[in-house]
Amino acid sequence: MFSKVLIANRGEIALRIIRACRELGVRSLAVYSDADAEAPHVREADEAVNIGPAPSSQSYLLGNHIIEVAKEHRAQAIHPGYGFLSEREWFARAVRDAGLVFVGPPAEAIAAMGSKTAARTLALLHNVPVVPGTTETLKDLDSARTLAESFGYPVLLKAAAGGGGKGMRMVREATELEASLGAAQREAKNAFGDDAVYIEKFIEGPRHVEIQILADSHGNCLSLGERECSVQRRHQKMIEEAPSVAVSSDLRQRMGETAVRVVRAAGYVNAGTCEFLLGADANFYFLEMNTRLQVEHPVTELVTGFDLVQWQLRIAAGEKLPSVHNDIRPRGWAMECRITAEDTAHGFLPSTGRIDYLRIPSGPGIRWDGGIETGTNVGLHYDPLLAKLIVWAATRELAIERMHRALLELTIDGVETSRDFHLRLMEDGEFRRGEIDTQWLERRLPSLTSVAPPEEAVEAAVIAAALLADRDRGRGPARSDSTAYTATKPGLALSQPLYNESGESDGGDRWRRTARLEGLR
Ligand code: MV4
Repeated sequence: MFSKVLIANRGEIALRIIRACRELGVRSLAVYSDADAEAPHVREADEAVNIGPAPSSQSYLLGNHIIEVAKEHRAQAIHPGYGFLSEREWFARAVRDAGLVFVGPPAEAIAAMGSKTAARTLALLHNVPVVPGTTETLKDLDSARTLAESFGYPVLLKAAAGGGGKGMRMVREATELEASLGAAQREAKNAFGDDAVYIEKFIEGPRHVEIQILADSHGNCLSLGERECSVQRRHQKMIEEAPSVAVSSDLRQRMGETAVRVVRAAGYVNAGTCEFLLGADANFYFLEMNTRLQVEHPVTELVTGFDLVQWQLRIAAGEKLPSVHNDIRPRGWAMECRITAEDTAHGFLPSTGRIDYLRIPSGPGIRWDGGIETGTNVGLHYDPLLAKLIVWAATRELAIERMHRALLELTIDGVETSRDFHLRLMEDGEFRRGEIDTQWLERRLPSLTSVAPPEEAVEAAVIAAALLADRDRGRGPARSDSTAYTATKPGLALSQPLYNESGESDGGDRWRRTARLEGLR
């Protein structure tokens, strides 16, 4: 095992990697921008080095500078986390060329999966099902027309260099094709510097199900089962779970074997994820491979017992995976909510400010992978992900109850967060029945973002306002930083009506109770 690893990332994922290092007896070397001088990952690491100003283009994305820091401080490996440099082929190669170990796949495997048309070609060559469509990029309008007819409308135009939903255009009928093709090519050129576009049959209402794999450098490859990631908004996942209600053990076996075929075909080593569309008819289609550790990796950890980050480090250090192929079955249910600094009531605009109060949920089955603390300034330089709240329970129903309870315990003051939105999701009937697909959240958004409070909630709010006004009579106007109104703050508003004097739950109907509490704000 390595004696020191540089962590080329920030926030919750940097802390996650530091924890894995510590458990393996590996020294951690953090890097940080000026904006992160006081960040938890800097303090928690064994060593930390400032690498530049706040913009990531001048700090976390400076691969060559980060490699120099690793050499200077005698780290033997670099863990990129997710985002930033994690899927840059040139960086994986530069780390290797510097005589260091990249904790991730070989540069060649990143390249093999970087082009979506190349990935489709590779998949087809190895009997991996892909959505009906082309592996060649579209040459002209006439050939696009012929191809679209042959697959049948609606079709989807996708950027060959794309991924994650960028540069995608749906075409409902032949008359739209010309304009859509032009738009898709311009978008692709802008986003990826490459205007190559290909065509796929559009699959209606699919689920997004992905398979986590681990592959070592000795030719062993394990599937750790699926994650259900259908609850997304504009290609940003909001909730992930493992397993998926839509995946039987037979389907899991077949998807796992398919993912392993992709991994072997790409010469892939380390942790990776194969993304699939799962149709309502239980047909599945390989979409793309994510050649990194993913944000939602904890749900797989909780149902399989594998520490994915430790295994990334072990694999990078040349260790072998255990031979346990047939023993990997998901145990219980895990669910993750991405707690972001976004104003869900106003179009999910990023929210900024200082975290001036933070109450982290705890108790049975709760995991908090966070990158914030009281005093953290949330700005606009980086991703709005503040923390991941992850729960485990024996069944999906119990996991949802537990998540709801954990969200009630969570208070973040100072910035708008997705916490309330996640509470509403946990209360949603369709979500609770598992009736979700990739179009579900956008369809449900209006009803989730504008919950009209029930009549008794309005009544309670009026009484609360009157009581507060009476209590504060004669104190003069409240200052904006006043704590006189803390009773309207979520944590306090919650802790009072939820429990009676003996500290027991009031036993009331929890959905109405939440609505009442929400009305108090
Ligand atoms: C599709 C599709 C329907 N049919 N391809 C979006 C992200 C990228 N990885 C692929 N995506 C999709 N590809 C065909 N042929 C629907 C989506 C899609 C989607 C996929 C996964 C998760 C969320 C999604 C939301 C909208 C559309």
